[in-house]
Amino acid sequence: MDNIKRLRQLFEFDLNGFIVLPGFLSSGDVYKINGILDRQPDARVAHKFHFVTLDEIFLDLLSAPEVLEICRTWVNPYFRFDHAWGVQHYPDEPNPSERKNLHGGPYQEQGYFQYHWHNGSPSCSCIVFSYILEPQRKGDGGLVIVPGSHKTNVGLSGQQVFRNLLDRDHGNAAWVVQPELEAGDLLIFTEAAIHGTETWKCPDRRRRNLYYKYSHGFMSWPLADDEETQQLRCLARTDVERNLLRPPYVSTTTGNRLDWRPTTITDSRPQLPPGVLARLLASRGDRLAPDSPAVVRLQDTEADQQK
Ligand SMILES: O=C(O)CCC(=O)C(=O)O
Repeated sequence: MDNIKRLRQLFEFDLNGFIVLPGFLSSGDVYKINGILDRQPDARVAHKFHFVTLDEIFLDLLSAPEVLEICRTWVNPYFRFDHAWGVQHYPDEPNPSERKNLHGGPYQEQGYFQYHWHNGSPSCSCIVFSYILEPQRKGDGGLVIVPGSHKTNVGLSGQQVFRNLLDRDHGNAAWVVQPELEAGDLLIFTEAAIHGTETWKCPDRRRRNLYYKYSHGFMSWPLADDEETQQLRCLARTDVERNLLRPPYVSTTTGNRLDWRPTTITDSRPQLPPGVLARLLASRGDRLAPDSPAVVRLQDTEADQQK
């Protein structure tokens, strides 16, 4: 991918805590996935459903190269696939406002939701990739997010914001945003950003999207090695997929030998940290000033190495 495009994605993600990659899935893929889900007995069950072991196409999404590249840079090179689920809502479902909520925020859920920077890259303890299978247009409801809240310093959880500041009504603040999404878009967000669900209000379209969640290699949201993960491991086709499906760990010590967790992507292409990226861009001319902090940091490092 073009360096400017990568830097732009990173800038926007760091700014807001989420980005949208429009048209990530082809209309053919959206049609195929919806067909698979529609043939399931729980196709009309409201809210959460399991899907990831149903068809090979879900394994393709799990190890989509662009997704893995983002995880390598925005989580770290030892990232793992943590869990997946889908969400759907229907216009005629009973008690449609039942799921209305906000949650998440920095350091919520025993510290599992973190966002900070290390060595010139974001370090997201848990990052979410949401494949949109039905449009979520203005006023529809669905997923809502508070842009920038992954960096809030006040210390309120999403639940506290919802209850105490908003009186359980997302509409009470302009800073709760309902992204407008089309089928095929990929929405990426850090769990450290406050987010949640708004009642599905569209009278003639259902809501449906898939969530894939990736985390640091040593962390796990579900009970590690649950039945679904074990099934997925049997389906894994490549070393990278097997690496993605490793249980959470840092390393094991056997006798005098320390076996470190190898990086998840097994090819040895060197990673390009944003500092280097900024320097490359600067060398192309007027995109970044040569004395921008990222460039200066890189030059300092080189100077230190020469001492
Ligand atoms: O899509 C939704 O309604 C909520 C998603 C969510 O809360 C999550 O992924 O943690």
